[in-house]
Amino acid sequence: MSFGAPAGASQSTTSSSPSRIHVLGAGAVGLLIAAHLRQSGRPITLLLRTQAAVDRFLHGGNCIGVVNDWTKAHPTRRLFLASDPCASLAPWKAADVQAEAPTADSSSRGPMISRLILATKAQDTLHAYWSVKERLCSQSTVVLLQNGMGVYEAIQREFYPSPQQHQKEPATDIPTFIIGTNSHGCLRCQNEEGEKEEDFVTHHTAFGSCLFAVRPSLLNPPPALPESALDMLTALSSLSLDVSITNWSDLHLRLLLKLAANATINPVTALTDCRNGYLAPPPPGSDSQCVDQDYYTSMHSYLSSACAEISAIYARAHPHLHSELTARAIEDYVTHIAHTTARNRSSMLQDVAAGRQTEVEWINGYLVRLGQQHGVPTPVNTLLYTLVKLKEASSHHTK
Ligand code: KPL
Repeated sequence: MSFGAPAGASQSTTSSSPSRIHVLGAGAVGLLIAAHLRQSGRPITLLLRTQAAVDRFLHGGNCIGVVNDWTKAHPTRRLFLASDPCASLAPWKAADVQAEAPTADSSSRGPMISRLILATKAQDTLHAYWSVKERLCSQSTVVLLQNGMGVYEAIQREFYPSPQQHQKEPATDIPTFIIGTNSHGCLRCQNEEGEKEEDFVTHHTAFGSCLFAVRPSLLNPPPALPESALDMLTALSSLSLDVSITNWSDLHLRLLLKLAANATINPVTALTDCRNGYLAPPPPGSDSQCVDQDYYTSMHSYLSSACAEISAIYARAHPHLHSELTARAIEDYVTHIAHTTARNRSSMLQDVAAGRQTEVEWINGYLVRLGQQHGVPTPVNTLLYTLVKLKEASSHHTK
């Protein structure tokens, strides 16, 4: 299939110049990936929300940057990609986006996109996808990089409903999807207390890793992987962000564990305004600072009931993974993440503090829906979901 005459989306990996990658979502993670892609020599196009953002980018000298704050051994280093002729822009106007299915005018849809990284927040991803859907085809590859789960399924339901659902021909323009998970800490503001944001600059605060896998196609028979997917995997592997490529079943297990960490750590930190280390108290009797016994007992009881509930949901939804997703295994994983990210302010805490909508719908909300589907009661996740929703509403109320 041909891409038409794309101005910004070259297709060939055999030519000497690497193919352009579009990045939609210029938040902390999107900018981190975009800057590292540029550093590895890739031309990128940032898709921004508004013309005002495009103007700010142009006035700032077409410049994106990463400030490396993740190691004391390397004092803050700036990796700036100033005046980069390849970091061109295509505006993404959120104001034009409707919740309904796309009705884009094909004459004004813009050049086709062969490689896209969608790094928006989970709650913004359907709108964002809608804004580019008409520029994607079966030869395109889309990388989804969100917290939580269910975004891929929501895109399929919304934009590529199965023929049985709508009694029509199966869609033939479905791109290949690569799903990713990221554990690098990054922030858009100068420090963790939320000082002024610099435009198009991200602060890399904790060095983690990234894992990606191709999501098996739901089409029958599954199509061969397009060249854009293989090239995207090559581009991702070359980033200096400790990237691994794995198979879908391995990634799926890691996503379920990460979901458990997000479902337990994020709501509690957002509700208590504490860093992640709050969920990993030192064991009683340890020689580190004195720990209040009530806090220790409450945290232990919270973690064990939340992890037992998540394990019960997984046992019904994914029985083949049960031996790896026992309550004990989940609790050990969550505690490990709380320890290793002890100094982090979770993404949900940052969202709540900034008065933004959180990803709770795709984290605890997802678990509640999964529990309902499989007849598993979810009192803990339902309560966490409700409290975070109330917290979101209260921060809107007080603004
Ligand atoms: O992914 C995270 C988040 O904040 O969203 C954790 C793992 C909790 C690290 O902060």
